[in-house]
Amino acid sequence: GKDQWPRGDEGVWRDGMRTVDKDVQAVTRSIVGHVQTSLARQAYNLDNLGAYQAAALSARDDLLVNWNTTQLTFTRKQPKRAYYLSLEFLMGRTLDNALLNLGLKDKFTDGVQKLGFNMEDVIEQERDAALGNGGLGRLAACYLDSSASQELPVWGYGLRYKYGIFQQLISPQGEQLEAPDPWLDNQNPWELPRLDVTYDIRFYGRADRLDDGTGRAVWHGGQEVLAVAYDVMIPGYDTASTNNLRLWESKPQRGFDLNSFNAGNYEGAVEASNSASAITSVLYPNDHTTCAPNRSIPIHFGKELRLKQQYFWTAASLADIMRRFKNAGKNIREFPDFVAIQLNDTHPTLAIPELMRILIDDEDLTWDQAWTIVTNTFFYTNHTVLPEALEKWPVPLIENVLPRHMQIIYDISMNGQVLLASNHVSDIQLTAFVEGQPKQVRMAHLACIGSRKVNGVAELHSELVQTTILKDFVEFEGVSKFGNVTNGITPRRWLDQCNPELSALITKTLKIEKSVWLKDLTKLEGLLPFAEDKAFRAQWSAIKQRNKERLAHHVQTTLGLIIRTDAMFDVQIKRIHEYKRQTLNILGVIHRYFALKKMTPEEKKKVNRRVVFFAGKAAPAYYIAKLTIRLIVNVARVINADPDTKEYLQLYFLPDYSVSLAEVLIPASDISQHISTAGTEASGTSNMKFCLNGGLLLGTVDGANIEIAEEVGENNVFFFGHLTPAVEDLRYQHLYHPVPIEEKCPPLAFVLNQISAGVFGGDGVYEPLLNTIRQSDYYLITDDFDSYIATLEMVDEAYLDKEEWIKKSIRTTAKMGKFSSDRAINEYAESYWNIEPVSIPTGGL
Ligand code: 9GP
Repeated sequence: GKDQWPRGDEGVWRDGMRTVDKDVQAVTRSIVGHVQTSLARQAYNLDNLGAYQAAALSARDDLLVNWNTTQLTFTRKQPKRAYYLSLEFLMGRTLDNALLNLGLKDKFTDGVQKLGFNMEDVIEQERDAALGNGGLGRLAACYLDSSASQELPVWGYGLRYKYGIFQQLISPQGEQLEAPDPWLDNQNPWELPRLDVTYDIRFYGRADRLDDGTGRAVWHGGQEVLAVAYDVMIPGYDTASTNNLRLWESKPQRGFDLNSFNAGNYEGAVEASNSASAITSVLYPNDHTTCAPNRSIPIHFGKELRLKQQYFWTAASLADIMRRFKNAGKNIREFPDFVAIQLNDTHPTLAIPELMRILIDDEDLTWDQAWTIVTNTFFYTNHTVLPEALEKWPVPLIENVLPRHMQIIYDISMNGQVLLASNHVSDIQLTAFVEGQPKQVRMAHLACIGSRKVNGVAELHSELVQTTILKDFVEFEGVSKFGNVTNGITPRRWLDQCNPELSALITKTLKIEKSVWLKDLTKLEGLLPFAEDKAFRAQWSAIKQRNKERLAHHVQTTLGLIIRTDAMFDVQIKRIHEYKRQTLNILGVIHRYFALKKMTPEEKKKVNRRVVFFAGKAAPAYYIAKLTIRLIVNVARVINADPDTKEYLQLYFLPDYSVSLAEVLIPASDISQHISTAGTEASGTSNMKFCLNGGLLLGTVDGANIEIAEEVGENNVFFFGHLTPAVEDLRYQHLYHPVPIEEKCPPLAFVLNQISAGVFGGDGVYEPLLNTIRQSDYYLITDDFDSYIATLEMVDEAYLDKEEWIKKSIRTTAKMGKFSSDRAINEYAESYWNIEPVSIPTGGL
């Protein structure tokens, strides 16, 4: 329509439009301008932080031009859009990525240098946006990058936590301590406050069903909280396409409650304002647990606040999606033709009853009409089959906080059962997702029944979803509703940005533009013949060596530790969790330590030198995981100080793992460990990052490890351990036919006894951790230890044959094309969301 064009003279508008195509002079002018005006600082005594802020604002101007054009194009063309609802987006730093995607990295590097700064130092000033716990949040970030890069109309929706994942400190005793992460303190140039985009979100109160036979209800009273939008621009690589990530902040509706204030109840008034702001104040630091196992959780991490976060975010996002849909003037029945909503895990499942509520209570649709729309709109991705990670909400809690939604959930459950009966399914338990005593709602079941399709994140995992937790639904709804989309990673951040030298070598070798292979990662296969080329191998290995030195330099400047770089770098970095088995790794290190101590000097000469790195956070209330960290830190102290061994074995726990730390660690690794008990790691994504950077994989037959091995060939990976089908039996035997460790696995018994005897200090503090292995050993350490040690020895042997090792490394990188998140996001776009790319013109109206 006409209102899509500007007021006044179009030519004058066009003339005023900024464009992105800048030369170095335009870059420096823009940076200087921001120093002068946006920062109000002087040219002299500007520090690195100031330079970063000005450079960021300048890059942001460019992003905004593209972002505006993209949004305008969507509004005009009205394509079907997809919305990615994720409670976590682990973005990391933005400046470097923005410049790469805009194609302005060289010009900015040049310009910044002319202004007297070094680009690397400037980039280092940025704090990570750490609005996530681990793989699930980082996956969401990679998917946004790929969506924009492929010009797909996808928006993300999340929460703007004031505090991201806690900062991890290590105490003198080796314990994890947590400090807040006030990442917004230095102001955030990458977000645009949209103070005009707000919604009122209701909690508590009453839901009264109307007795007019329509099934409608009126929900009223309770508390109303304001949701305010903040937009984060997501630039695509080598395209103007720039998507949006909309994050919600909670605010009290009217500053504070004037009524209470006037009635002299100052405290009450301020309290209401506090509780409204509390909703988006902090990211929940629990990974794979709805609350910590066997522990009472601190009050500020209470369940009710988590439920309020989930509803606040889904309700604001749906209201926003609905408003956009209606502005386009479409009929509500067409909703699924224009909107696809992806539920990232069960966290946004309340969107299902919320959309039902909107359609029935506000839009006057019948139950059946509403249900048809809902079940054609949502898609659900499951990310874990671990029982303790499957969300369940107590019915009384939902009834109190969201009374109308509880009614709807009951109705969905009842309708499911009626359907079942009519399908002659005998076991009507299966949609009883409201169950147990006290009654709980199983969110995975609700997400499944309310979605058009359900997928897992790697082949094995998707099969387990169908044969275990959602088995009944497969029978009931048919297998075609269930699928697999193996996870992926963006090669822009996880190769080009974090490993620029390797990226340059690849471009030179493939003799194609970087932008070609970075957008079609299968092109890496062209490296295969070069595995046979000695000169190429030398370059490949020299880059690995420089990446090790870069890591050593980083550790020296940040922690003051000297690391030797003439050794194999062996890395395990991920959340600390029993199922991921960092314990197996540290027990293996201790085993190696004692083996070294027994060796003669002659024997030692043949030893493969190893530096072992750990990094990762433990949930603050996860006692066993925290003990694991403490053990690693204290073993490191003993080993690194022992003159008998320190030349051959070093061990480091690097504190405060983050996206930025991963970017330094991953390119430096020779081998990385992904050693979860078979069947427990849904996919893993760091396994892909290491392999893409030419690190080899030591792992169990689990998650995406399996598909990586299929691609790169089993002779290029190191597998060990029992397979998934054996796990249940082994656990059964531990419980009913236990064999003492001394008999079952003497080398492991020796290691455990040394820890108990206090060789690594601790005064008995590790007993609860050791007992998890001595007693039920749920994660099968005793079953897999021998094959783990044997495989570590194979790795040593393989590494000593340097040339063969480099060949494996090259072949691994060459075959990682499948694991680009571009491939994954295309599968979602085509087979799930049914959306298509929209090409975006560069610049202008
Ligand atoms: O544990 C999975 C991890 O294996 C996977 O790579 C990641 C992304 O799909 O999701 C993790 N799951 C969760 O964080 C919680 O369900």
